[in-house]
Amino acid sequence: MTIDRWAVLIVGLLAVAFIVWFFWLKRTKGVRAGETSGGYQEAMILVKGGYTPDTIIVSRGKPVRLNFRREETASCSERVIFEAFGKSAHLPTGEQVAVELMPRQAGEFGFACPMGMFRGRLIVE
Ligand SMILES: [Cu+2]
Repeated sequence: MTIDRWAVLIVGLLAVAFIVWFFWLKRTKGVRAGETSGGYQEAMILVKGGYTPDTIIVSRGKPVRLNFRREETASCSERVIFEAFGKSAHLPTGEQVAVELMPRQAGEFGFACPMGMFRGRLIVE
């Protein structure tokens, strides 16, 4: 192979590696949900090209309220699904939508858009 073919191959492999890392391997440290006077553990999540923050840390046994605010029109992120909790929510653009959950077990529980491109985690301690 000539040098420019090698270059194309290497750039291609780097692009694939980046995509794998970005969609499946990238992990953030997480944000602890704040406690409200109503006894809820509450956090805001911005939906725009992903979930920000994408990792929420809560304590077991106290109700959780996640306030999603979607600031994009891509139809894929219109719905967020919490599979382990059997919950999903419709997220109209520009509106805040609360999802309430009761974390009874410790562990990591994912949430995602219907196609699984946007992913987040709820860590229950
Ligand atoms: Cu999606």
